[in-house]
Order: sequence, then structure tokens, then C-alpha cells
Amino acid sequence: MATNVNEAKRQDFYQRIAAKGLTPLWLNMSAMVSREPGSRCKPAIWHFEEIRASIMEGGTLITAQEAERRVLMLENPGLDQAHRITNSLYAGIQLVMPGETAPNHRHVANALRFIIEGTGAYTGVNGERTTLHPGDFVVTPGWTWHEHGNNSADPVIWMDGLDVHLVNLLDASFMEGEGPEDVEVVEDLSYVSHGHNMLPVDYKRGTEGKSPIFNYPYSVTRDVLEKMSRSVAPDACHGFKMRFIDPTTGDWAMPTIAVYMQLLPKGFVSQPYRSTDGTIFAVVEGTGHSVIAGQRFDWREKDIFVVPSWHSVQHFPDNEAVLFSYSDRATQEKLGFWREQRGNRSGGDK
Ligand code: GTQ
Repeated sequence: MATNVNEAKRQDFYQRIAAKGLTPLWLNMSAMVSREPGSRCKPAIWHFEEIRASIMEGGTLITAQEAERRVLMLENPGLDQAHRITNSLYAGIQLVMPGETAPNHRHVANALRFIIEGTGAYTGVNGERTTLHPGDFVVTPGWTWHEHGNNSADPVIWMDGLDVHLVNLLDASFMEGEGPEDVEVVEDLSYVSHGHNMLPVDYKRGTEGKSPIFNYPYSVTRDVLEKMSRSVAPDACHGFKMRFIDPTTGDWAMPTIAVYMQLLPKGFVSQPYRSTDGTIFAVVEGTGHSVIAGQRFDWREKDIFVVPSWHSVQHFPDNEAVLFSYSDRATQEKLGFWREQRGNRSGGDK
């Protein structure tokens, strides 16, 4: 029946309904409901040497106080300078120079810090301070006051990871500046009181919806990876990979962002792996390369690279290497969207 309708009539119809705020689904079906993820996000690498030169130059042009946060955002080359490293996630490089502070503020978005260079800067979360060391993973949960400062003699550089694009997709953003002055509490009180297989007796499990721990120190993480690597067999796709958790629930350390650390042993070649969570990697130790959807990326310490959703990745460390990574898997799992595929099999692997 419809085949008799002439094309000019259809075009006329499309034009008339467009003026009424209507569009035919049948012209957009495959883009709307794709057979598999077709991310515009591209595999990419940022070498730290170049990042460092740029952020240090930024350091001569604006103060942390003036900038509020002195950050260079990592722009995925496939995503139109939209201030995102994957479709859903943000990554930035923050510099705090000796003697500087970045003022107290809070926002709905959850943030992580992954410390790349320098020891002796601090982040304050709701008045509790933690000192930052290279390799530390630090959480500032949504709507907690946070400020940064550097009392050391050296510049401190870290990577920020935020779920701000998820917040903005849902039009749920609020932020406030000029938070309260620091209150005097024991440094790392949250880790002391929640991170040692004990909880304050009246702690109500999971009621906060976020981890009570702000700093997951690298000294501990590294020791865990070291002992795991000497005791159990490596996973064929991941080597020795651990995920950071909220110890009160066993859920991810952040409600939206999954965060990991993995050790790739000397001589290891990972089997091809892909998953629906586009993942940002930071090299903590070692050199090597990764092949992402057929493209080779050579990396060394402090480099940052991105593996887009449903792109196959294989890692080839030159010697023992350690990779930090984060993705939106925590969100996807909660919504029932997340899938992975291990090895070279074709088709989904749900
Ligand atoms: O340190 O609070 O990279 O609010 C972007 C937004 C860092 C921060 C960013 C922020 C922060």
C-alpha cells in the first residue's frame, strides 16, 4: 500500500510535521537503536611530557585562586571539543603550585583525583584533610565541600575524573562556592575509622550512598598487587586487576564511576577484551604498548590513554607495569546496561 505513495508526498509530509515538532522514527531507527555500540569516542593517548609542559605554562599565566581550579581538560579527538574524554566522563589535569590553595566548593558531580606528580599537597573533604602521594586515588563524593592546597616546595599535578556529563545529561547540576573554613580533624580520619575492617559501632551501612573513605593510598594498593601477583594466576585479559570499593557495602567506591588498579606482570600479553564502558587509563609504573581496535599506542609512566566503548584492547607491557583506570561501569551496572566480551569470540557475551 505505502509503496504507492510517491516520494515527493513523503518529503512534503516530513517538512510539514517538522514544523510541528515531529520526526519520523523510521528515518532514524538504526541511529536511535543501534545493533551495537558505535561510539564517536576515539582511542587516544596523551603523553605526560606534553601535558606537563602545557600545565606548567598555564601555571605562569593564572593562579589557582584566580582560576578556582587550574585545570587543562583532556579533549577526546572524536567528541568535538565537548570537554569529555569519553561520552560520559570528564578528565582534567590539575596543577597546584607551592603555597597555592584552590578554594572550598561543592557540586552534585562526583570527582576522583589520581595523583601523578608531587608529594605534600592536600585535599580537604568536608574539613577532613588527606595528603596526596603519587598513585593515590582520592574521592570527593558529590555535594561534599572540597578544597586543595600545596604546602610543599614542589608543583603537584593530578588527574581529575568527574561524572559531570552524566549530571548535565540529567540537568541535575548545582554548585556552591565559598565553603566553610577547614575544621580541625585528624588527617585521614575516614580511612582510620572505616578502612581497617572496623566501623564506628553505630555506622549505618550504605545509608550515605557513597564510600566513607576519601583516600585509597597507593602504598596499600601497590602492596596488594604485589602480593596477589606472587600468589595467584593472572587473569588472561586483565593481569592482576583490583577494583576500589566502598568497604561498608562492597559496591564501587563511587556511585557512578568504577575505579581500578592492575598489575601486568613481566612477559604478560593480555587477551583481547572489550566492554561497553569506555575506559581511561593512567600509567603508574612501567612502559609498554596497547593495541586498541588495531591501533598501537606506546606508553610510559604518567601517560594517559583512552579505550572507547566496545573497542577491543590488548596490553603488552615491556616489563612489570601498573595501570590505574576508571570508567562509567558503576553507572551501567546499576542500570543493567553493562556488557563485556573476553577473547576473540564474535557476538555479544552477556
Ligand atoms: O577540583 O573541584 O577538574 O570542581 C573540574 C571541576 C576539578 C575540583 C575539575 C572541579 C574540580
